[in-house]
Amino acid sequence: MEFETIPTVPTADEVLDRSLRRAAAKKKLKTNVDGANEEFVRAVASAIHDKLKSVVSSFPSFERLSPFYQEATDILVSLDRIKRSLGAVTWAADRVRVIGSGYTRSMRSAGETDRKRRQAVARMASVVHQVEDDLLFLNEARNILRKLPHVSEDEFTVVVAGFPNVGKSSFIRLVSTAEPEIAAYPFTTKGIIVGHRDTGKRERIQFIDTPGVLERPADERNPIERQAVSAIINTADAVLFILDASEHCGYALDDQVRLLDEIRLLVDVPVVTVVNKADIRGIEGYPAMSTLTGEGVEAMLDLLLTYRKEATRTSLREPPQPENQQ
Ligand SMILES: Nc1nc2c(ncn2[C@@H]2O[C@H](COP(=O)(O)OP(=O)(O)OP(=O)(O)O)[C@@H](O)[C@H]2O)c(=O)[nH]1
Ligand SMILES: [Mg+2]
Repeated sequence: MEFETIPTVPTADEVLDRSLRRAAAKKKLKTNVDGANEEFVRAVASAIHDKLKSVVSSFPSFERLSPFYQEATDILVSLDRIKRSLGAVTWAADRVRVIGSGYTRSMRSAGETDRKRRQAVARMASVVHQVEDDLLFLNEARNILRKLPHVSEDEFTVVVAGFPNVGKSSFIRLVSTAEPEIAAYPFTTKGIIVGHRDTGKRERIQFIDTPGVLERPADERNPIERQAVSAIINTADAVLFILDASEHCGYALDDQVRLLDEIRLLVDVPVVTVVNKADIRGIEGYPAMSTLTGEGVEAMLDLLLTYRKEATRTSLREPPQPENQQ
């Protein structure tokens, strides 16, 4: 995944310390004082410039990322803010280079190289400090984004969705390689979790566990819920919507069904509905399962697999046709 390879973003002081140390080593190579000062300024400027530029280029080009990663970045850290900070750091890199070459030129022609060396370093340090907050922000963003899981765009993908506490993670844990936390309170899952299940020699299903979503206006949803909606819209070939008719999850069945209706309108892939916790209560007319007893789970997997064939057929058709809704 693109974010995993971003190295730690240095602080402003780290950029300066490293660059000054590197330049001091180069200065020692010159015996003449003026030549040494000029070399020092040139080396500091180029070390700072290169370090700042390497920070910028270690971030992926966001326009080229899949819609899911673009939206996840926006929800978790704000795409605008990242772009602004990357722009500020690029500005600082260029500015330092201009200051460096201005001073080295004037040192060659007009002497006073000790004073000019000190002045040049102070001006470059001030530019780097101007982007101090941007560097700190980029490091925070890097730490958040690198935790995003790898979501493959080429695999048949089932996104498991529903209200909090209905048993989404219990299902994912039972049927896939993922081991999400399970607990008897809502919003246990706070981000997207990916697991796989082999279904043949070279075939597997990519399962995505999502945080619970409440039935409320989209602009009132918190970032945790918005990540779930984004995964549903951007990654699903099929959605498995889990209802909890026992209402042990703490939410009314009517509200859960309203969310189901909203999700059906949001996506044009099949939405398969299942009533979990059937060991406590099922509802007439809906497939039932219990992740506790295992009842109905295999049948649900078989049903989901029938949509893989449909997803493959659809992706071969041009232009894409609307899917049947389940
Ligand atoms: N009786 C019964 N309890 C279940 C079943 N499936 C899950 N639970 C319980 O329901 C609670 C919530 O399960 P989770 O799998 O964490 O639910 P979730 O939908 O992932 O919850 P969030 O991540 O908070 O949205 C846990 O206490 C589970 O043990 C089931 O089939 N029967
Ligand atoms: Mg969960």
